[in-house]
Amino acid sequence: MTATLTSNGSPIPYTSQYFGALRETNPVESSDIRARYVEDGYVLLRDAIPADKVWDLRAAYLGMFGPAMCKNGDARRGEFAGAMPDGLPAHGISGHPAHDFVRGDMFRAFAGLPVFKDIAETIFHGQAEQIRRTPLRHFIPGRKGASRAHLDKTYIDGVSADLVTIWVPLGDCPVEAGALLYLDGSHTDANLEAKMREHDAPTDRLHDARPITHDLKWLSDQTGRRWLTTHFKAGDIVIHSPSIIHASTDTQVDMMRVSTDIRFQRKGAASDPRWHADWSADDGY
Ligand SMILES: O=C(O)CCC(=O)C(=O)O
Repeated sequence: MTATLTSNGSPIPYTSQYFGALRETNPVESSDIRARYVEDGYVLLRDAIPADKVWDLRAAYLGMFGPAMCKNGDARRGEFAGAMPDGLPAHGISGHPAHDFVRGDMFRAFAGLPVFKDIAETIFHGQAEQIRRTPLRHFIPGRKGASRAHLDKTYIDGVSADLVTIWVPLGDCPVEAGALLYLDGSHTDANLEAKMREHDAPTDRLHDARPITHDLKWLSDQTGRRWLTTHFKAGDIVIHSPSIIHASTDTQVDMMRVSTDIRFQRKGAASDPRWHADWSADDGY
């Protein structure tokens, strides 16, 4: 086990003081999913989607970079061979494979799998509509590139009860590859974000007031809350509330972290017009 993880270069000991396990949910009835979502702010479902579909999607995306990026040319497994192709634009902007991929039929069909909408409708206990903007994340070892601690409700207008995110790792995602982390119980304290800002939360992005901090150890020390995570397998998903603080760590193993965030809003709820277009990493949201 890695003794220290980093998030955007900021270290956090990988110990039981700072980390705990996400609870698994084995729902018998849909009300079990709703109850767990309200209680924990997230719901981890193992094997929610066929692993083959996930590996196929990973292979199709990573295959766009050519055979040299992955060890043994194996885009399905997707272990980083050490270099990205020359001349690639920044991740997710026009001309980068991720930008094309999220607009393609295979990705749209995946994001449109009925299971995702069913889950959203279970959470809302009512009809859901999919939010078009669906980011594709791709983190590689040796680069700072993790998600800073944040709340989704900071990024998208709307009432918490009317928005839900389904985070889908595209392939196995062990903790050291940069699995998603949730700050335990943070959805129960509506003032937590404001309190952290009063405490001058450290930031490595002075120009961007949206993330709370890149220093996950600091946030855990301040709040006395641990980061919950797991070794994700292809096919696992985690559903989360826009009111729970989450983040990730840098990818510290060869297995590249590829993932997507599939979002829904309650049908008929006031919608955020900025999120009706396909994702582009430079769309500013
Ligand atoms: O994948 C990540 O690191 C961040 C995902 C996220 O923030 C989300 O799904 O809301």
